[in-house]
Amino acid sequence: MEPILIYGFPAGSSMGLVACLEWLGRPYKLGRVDMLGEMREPSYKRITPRVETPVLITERGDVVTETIAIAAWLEARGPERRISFDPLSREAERMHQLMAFINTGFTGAFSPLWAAMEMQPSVPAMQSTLKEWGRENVIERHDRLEEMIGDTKFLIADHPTLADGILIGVARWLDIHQVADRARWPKLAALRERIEADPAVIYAMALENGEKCDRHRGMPGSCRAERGDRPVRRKVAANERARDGYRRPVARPPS
Ligand SMILES: N[C@@H](CCC(=O)N[C@@H](CS)C(=O)NCC(=O)O)C(=O)O
Repeated sequence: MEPILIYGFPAGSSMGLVACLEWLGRPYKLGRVDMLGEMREPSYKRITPRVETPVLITERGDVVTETIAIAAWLEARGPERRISFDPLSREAERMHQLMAFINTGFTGAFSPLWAAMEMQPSVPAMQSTLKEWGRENVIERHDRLEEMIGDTKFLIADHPTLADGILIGVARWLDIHQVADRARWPKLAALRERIEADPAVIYAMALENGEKCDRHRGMPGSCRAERGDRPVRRKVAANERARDGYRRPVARPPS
């Protein structure tokens, strides 16, 4: 059996791991789960009672959760070092440091913004506080990441690695929450542009948006929308659920 990555939509951080699998170049399968709907059902809870994405089902049928654990799993299966480095190298140290930074403080900074966006029923005073707190956190973590970016084309090297995949799944949340113009952090903006232009990322985003897209030819023109031609936006979906009387927990679990 090939390993299966279960990724979440809309706008799940797991999109970056789909790109990593593409870069890795080993056989894999994908499962796609609606985080605002079917992820809450008992069948998903049987896979992970923590009700989160991403989830990796290994060839042995074991369940691996947590982005960093899945990244470590991929790293161990890429002896060609396409998306990682010799474990004893400086590059490996730097990659692990950046992956941890992105998966903890950087990702967690968005939690108040998600909580405010998805709060049902709406509590304007609390939402406004959460938004203010979230915006400050996100800006501060972006400042720190900007300082950490070096002169390489991608985060660690001149080719994309696991760190770039983990970054790109989350970095777009800046735009979704309209925290600030990405140009405020020029190095990060340039890096995001390079990663987002990578065919594996275009492919992963097209899949996430429910579009049909040729593997390795993920250029916009080759993607065919399966369910509408607009990208699915988390807020739109959240609003639809709210309209239909769906109520999801206010707080997102911290990363
Ligand atoms: N620490 C976990 C956090 C995973 C996580 O929070 N995933 C989000 C999607 S990006 C999720 O499933 N949240 C549950 C929800 O939206 O209710 C990891 O890094 O894998």
